[in-house]
Amino acid sequence: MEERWRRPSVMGVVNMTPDSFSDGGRQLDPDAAAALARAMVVDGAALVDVGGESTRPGAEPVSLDEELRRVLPVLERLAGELPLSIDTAKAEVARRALEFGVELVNDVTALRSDPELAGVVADSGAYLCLMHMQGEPRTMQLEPRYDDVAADVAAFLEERLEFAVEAGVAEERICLDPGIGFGKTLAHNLELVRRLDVLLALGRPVLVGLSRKSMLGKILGGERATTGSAAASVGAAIAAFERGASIFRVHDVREHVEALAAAAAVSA
Ligand code: HH2
Repeated sequence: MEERWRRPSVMGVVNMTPDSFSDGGRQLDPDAAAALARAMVVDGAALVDVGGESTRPGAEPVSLDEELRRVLPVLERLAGELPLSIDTAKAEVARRALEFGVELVNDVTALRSDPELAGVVADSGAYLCLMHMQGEPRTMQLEPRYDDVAADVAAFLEERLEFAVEAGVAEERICLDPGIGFGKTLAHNLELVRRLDVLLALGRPVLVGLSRKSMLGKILGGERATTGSAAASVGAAIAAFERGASIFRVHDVREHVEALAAAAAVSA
């Protein structure tokens, strides 16, 4: 994993969902989505993450058929051309995506929702991202609670990492993600970035998704904010980079690539 995507690497986000956090509905047309993905790679993305199910707070699950209908036309257009990941918790979506040459499966449920997904990843030899989430998207922001957020998230990810390895996924193909905004208050999110060393102690690269998330709007005083600016996203990404994060899941690719290049040059 560390050789395939060197630190720092940027993962661009292409959401094929009508109800996403920050860019909902704008990319539903597969040609426009494919063009956006290509532009992201031109701007320096090392990977483009295609997703057909929104996981924003309050989001309802989508059916298998609907998710396939959203993502397959985009993957078909980009197959063999761009480095791709699939943001899904469904084994069948992952299986079909892998047939189009997708390299990484990004499961926000960390192999907890579809019992067949671990086998699909193991058999294909794909890379895997395991993310922490407390609760489920529909209800996760109602009352998130932790004893010690960094230790609790690390313990969860350690258990999911063991599960994935036991299911046959090579450990060196797995990265871990604290799941910013997934069942967490602003204070929890900030502490997770501040104490990223606790996750890094698990020995795997860390991926973070801070981009345009509501915590950034809240930092700037918008108590009811549901999104954050590109500038605030870049600032948070740099803070995470300095604490050891490797891969950055972002909407504003060029801004992140340039800022991370500058930060990496300083710390080299
Ligand atoms: N965040 C979102 C979706 N997928 N995957 C990983 N690994 N890490 C994240 O932080 C993450 C993720 C949610 O963000 P967004 O894509 O903006 O919204 P939506 O899920 O509504 O499409």
